[in-house]
Amino acid sequence: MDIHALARNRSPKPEKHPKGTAARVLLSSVFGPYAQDDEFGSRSINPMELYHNQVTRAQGSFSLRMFHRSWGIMLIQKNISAPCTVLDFPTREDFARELTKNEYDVVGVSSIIVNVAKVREMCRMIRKLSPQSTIIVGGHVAAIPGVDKLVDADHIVKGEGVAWMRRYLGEDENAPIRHPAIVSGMRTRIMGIRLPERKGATAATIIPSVGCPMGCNFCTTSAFFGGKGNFVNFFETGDELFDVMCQMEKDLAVNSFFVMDENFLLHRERAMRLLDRMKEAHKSWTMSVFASANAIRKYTMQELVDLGVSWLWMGLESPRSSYAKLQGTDSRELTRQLREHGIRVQGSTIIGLEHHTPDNIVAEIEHAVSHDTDFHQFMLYTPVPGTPLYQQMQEEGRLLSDVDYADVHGQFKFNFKHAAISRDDSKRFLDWAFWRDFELNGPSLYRISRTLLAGWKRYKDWPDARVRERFAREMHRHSGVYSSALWAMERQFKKVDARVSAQIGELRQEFKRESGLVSRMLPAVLGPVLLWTTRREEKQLANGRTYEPPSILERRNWVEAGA
Ligand code: B12
Ligand code: SF4
Repeated sequence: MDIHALARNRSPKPEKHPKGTAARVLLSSVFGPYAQDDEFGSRSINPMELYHNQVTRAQGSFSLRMFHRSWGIMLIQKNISAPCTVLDFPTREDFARELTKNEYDVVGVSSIIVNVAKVREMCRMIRKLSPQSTIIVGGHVAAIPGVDKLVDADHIVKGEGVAWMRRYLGEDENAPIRHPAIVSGMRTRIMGIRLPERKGATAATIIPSVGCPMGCNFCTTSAFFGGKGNFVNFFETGDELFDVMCQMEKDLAVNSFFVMDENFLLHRERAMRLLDRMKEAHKSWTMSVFASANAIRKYTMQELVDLGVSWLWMGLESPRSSYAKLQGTDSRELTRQLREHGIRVQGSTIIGLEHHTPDNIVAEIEHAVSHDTDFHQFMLYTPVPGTPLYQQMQEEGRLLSDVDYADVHGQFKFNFKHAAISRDDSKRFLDWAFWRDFELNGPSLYRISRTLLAGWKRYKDWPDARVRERFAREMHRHSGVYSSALWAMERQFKKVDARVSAQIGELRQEFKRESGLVSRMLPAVLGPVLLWTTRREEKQLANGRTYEPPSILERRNWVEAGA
């Protein structure tokens, strides 16, 4: 019997669970391992990593490796009062064990589109191992047209999930949002070394909202939460945000924040109120944010620095694109200024826009690379279900019907017919863009060291103590390690590009002049160690080494459930 028949034979589940908040809930991300090719849609080129997947993937042992938790289900867990388990990055065995060990009334599976085959398998497992459970599927996978025919679920939830789950369990969906304590990254690794995980050393993730009102045609997050003109705010005001950040500062002992909001700076009133509160309370916080160029231009450099913005993810897309967010911006000049003020820039460029041809694409990539951002993401122009671009391509009959969803992630080949570039060439241009950025600009670790030093030199004697302290703190924490890494990079990068290697050497000397005694001495000891671990890592990567996130299980309200 196929799953369509299964779905038809089952009686429809009610819109509200009969047990209400007494229902036991399991929320799971899709199962791993991820960085391998398998029948469930895992792909070796699509690991569960942000930087190595789509930013630093050509940088070999210098690639930044780290994992991020599944924040959507953590947010839902924190905002329902039912007994709830979150299972993150399980193996199939972990998932099966949890389903049989506890009796769950509701099992929620969170997924993005590439992992739809895993959702199908997980639904099959739930029906078999926990037949009493209601199955809810949420996250971006819900945007696939006809997904209810692909997976055997009782409810498929499109858009924001906290309100939906609250409604389903009979709770007040408009109650204030409680923010979970989230450490932004884990198991960070670079140059063959895993960084120690000290409390407070890694930024806290803050989620002020989901969606983005700019509505760029390809943007899946904007489309999923309402499209152009819409988004869902969890924290409306700067005051609310300030309170959440104070809470996280206390719970996680952090003073830096990864702000998971597609366009944080667009909401100027909220950001400026947050700044007022930070100033009043003398908060010398650091913030990593996503923002479009038009939003960044609403602020002076000084305001950004005062806010503590130290890392900024900005869509550069293409110099000839017509996106409203880029109109009137000289993105190279903006990048240069940001970096001079100690703000690390992560650029994002699209390969395969409609106007791209084999004749102009190289120049466009060279233009992107000439921004010399600290990090650069390259992504294929990709019509993703749910977006205006997908609808347009469908209407024009240009979608390729034989592409597996597991390969629709923008890091492999086109999933549509491009007017001038073939599928195979799309991959070649994409791979070349990553390589060119690395070859010309060097490892991102070198570039972020350079931006930190620029900020330090500019702000070390600044009258506002909050700003001064922030740069001093970063310099104090990192200068010894960065100098040592530069020592090793200078040597290792010689074989890639002697010119960049010499630049790395110059920066190392500058660090030496600006650092304290310990940091000046450290490279003599730590440098050779890092060179050795870097070379060992190169060898292991060449032998096919991959990394997987750990499986994590967290329960909430569980004691009250009597388990
Ligand atoms: C962190 C992140 C990751 C992490 C992984 C986190 C994880 N544990 O899965 C990393 C960095 C590893 C990653 C990898 C990838 N990612 Co990613 N990622 C994100 C990012 C930046 C944040 C996600 C997040 O937490 N958002 C905030 C939370 C609150 O929102 P949310 O997850 O959408 O959850 C809400 C709803 O969707 C819903 N919901 C979610 N789950 C559930 C479950 C239930 C039961 C219910 C009822 C509701 C529900 O309720 C939540 C609260 O409102 C998003 C961009 C974004 N702004 O969302 C991209 C994003 C999710 N990633 C995306 C992609 C494409 C990828 C990659 C394929 C990378 C690539 N090549 O582009 C890989 C895939 C890796 C793999 N093998 O699976 C796309 C998904 C596109 C799509 N339509 O499917 C996004 C939207 C980015 C984008 N704009 O393209 N990613
Ligand atoms: S500005 Fe960025 S986040 Fe907003 S719609 Fe455009 S691509 Fe998406």
